Amino acid sequence: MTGEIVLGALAPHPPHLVYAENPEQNEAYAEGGWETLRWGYQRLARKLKTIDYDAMVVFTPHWQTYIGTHFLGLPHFKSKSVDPVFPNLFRFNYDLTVDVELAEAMHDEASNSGIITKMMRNPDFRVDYGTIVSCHLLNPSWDKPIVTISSNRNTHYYSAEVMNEQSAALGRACRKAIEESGKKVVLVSSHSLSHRHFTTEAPLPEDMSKEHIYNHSNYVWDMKLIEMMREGKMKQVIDILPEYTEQTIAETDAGAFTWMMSALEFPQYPAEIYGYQSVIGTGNLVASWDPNEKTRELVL
Ligand code: 2X7
Ligand code: FE2
Repeated sequence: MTGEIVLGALAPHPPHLVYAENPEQNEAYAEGGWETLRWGYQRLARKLKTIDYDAMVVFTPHWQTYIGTHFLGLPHFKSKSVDPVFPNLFRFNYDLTVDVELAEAMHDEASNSGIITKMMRNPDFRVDYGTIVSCHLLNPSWDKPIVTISSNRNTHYYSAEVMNEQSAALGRACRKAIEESGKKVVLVSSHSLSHRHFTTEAPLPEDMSKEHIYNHSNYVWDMKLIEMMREGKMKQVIDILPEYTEQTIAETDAGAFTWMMSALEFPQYPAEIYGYQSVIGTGNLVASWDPNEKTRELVL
């Protein structure tokens, strides 16, 4: 049977969102906050429960590799993840399983297409908080295996244009590997949109009277992108992504979004929009692309 991508999700990973949910795995305690995003995530998580899938593949900006693209390559990782910038909010005890077979298939296909790749086989490797936040909010029961793909820092070593090309090639390779695997897979692009953030924190981080977008220009850019997503213009979005990334210091610099859109063959159908909100000034959107016309919804 041919494998397939059953959903693509844009899943931002500010640790604030997990902090605000107070799951038992996190050590910090919050009085809520960022409900627009968290309620959107909860709705998308409910949709995911209705979809039959074997694994979640997450591309994250916070596992940064400078020589090639790396894939998690052991069946089990367990440790504590502490956000280096927000240790007051995020000290999360994780215990997760990896679909190593799928990771190897994507690794091999990418490698065969000329991309430099490596499997991560270090049992003491600490999984990044981007993976953990996005996966926790999409699937709080952690009952599906995941694969994490690292961000090879092409934007910073070369340019946003080079990153766009490289991550599109990686997306094509991953799609081919998924089809040949016979598995049903959810892709996760883990990042914010505009990404300037305040350098000081409110005394109470979840004080929503202090939360707003960093500047109006970033807001206008984010809204333009979302409008194009609603219109199903994903090829056009990816074409302007280098300019967008530069203008808003967007976290699309990591390549995740281009990877996912390329793997989905640049959808011409509308995105499902679940919520947009700022977190410490950054712009964050929860959205998904459902290739199945019968289950695709107009959410917001
Ligand atoms: O990693 C992040 C992020 N992308 C956005 C906001 C705040 C913290 O961490
Ligand atoms: Fe981030």
